[in-house]
Amino acid sequence: MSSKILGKWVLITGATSGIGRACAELFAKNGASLILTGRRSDRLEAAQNVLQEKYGVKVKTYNFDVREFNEAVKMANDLQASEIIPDILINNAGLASGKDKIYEGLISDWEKMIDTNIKGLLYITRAILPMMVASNEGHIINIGSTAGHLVYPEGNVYNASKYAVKALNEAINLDLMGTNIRCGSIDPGACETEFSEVRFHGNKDKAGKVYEGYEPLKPQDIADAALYICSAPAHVNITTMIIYPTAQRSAYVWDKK
Ligand code: NDP
Ligand code: 8X3
Repeated sequence: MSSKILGKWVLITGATSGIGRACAELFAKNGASLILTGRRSDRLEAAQNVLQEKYGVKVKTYNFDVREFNEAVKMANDLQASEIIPDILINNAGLASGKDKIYEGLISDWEKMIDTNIKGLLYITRAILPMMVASNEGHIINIGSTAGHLVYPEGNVYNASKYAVKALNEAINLDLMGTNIRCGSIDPGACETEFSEVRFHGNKDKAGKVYEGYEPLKPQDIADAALYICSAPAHVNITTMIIYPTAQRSAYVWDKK
């Protein structure tokens, strides 16, 4: 149990699955109240019921698409009306859609990734950060990727979107100079979630192969890192944490059996 987290409000985007859902579980276990977002309302409702019951914490849910700025503003206004200022924002919602050569890629895939991974993160940050700045307190964690540090074949637009997250993580930090608000990214390598199923448009066989022959990260590993970053003393600002599975040393170097 981390005493630094007890009683805090933690806003997690994309909390219906994978890394976001694991963060929700771990922060609730450590006594945080949660604000969870996602497009799948049934999963949001299930998470709300389970986590409230299991950990006795408050859980608010907002069912919307992060590509809609108005929805982010509506959530921020509703939180303000309820006198809730998020102490921690985990900008997690995101996806890869498709894995094709750039001259064959689908424009609809590109738009999804750019609008979600870059613009969605910006919209949520623009809606929520002013509240933190006004109270001169808060912590933002951006979920980037090792894909934002090294481009790999057919990663093209997903890589570009995560390079943008890296740039925005640095930019947010610079613009928060002089405040007490901290900002850091967690940049994972291969982590077994619904990520690959989404990337391969629902093809479970293709998705399963991504995680064969080695032990990938689990979403709980990333939640552990988020908890560690948020539990650091107020004068410690961890700005980037790159986390690979032990069997993966880069996008190109794998120990697969
Ligand atoms: P999942 O597919 O399991 O989870 C993605 C989450 O994002 C879901 O909760 C989904 O919710 C939400 N989401 C996606 N698009 C939108 C949208 N338009 N509006 C609102 N919510 C959205 O994948 P992960 O947990 O793996 O992915 C989480 C983050 O981690 C992503 O940013 C991803 O790029 C990053 N990442 C993942 C890695 C991996 O190997 N898995 C490695 C490095 C980074 P819903 O569908 O209900 O809206
Ligand atoms: C997810 C990791 O290697 O599939 O961001 O791009 S990778």
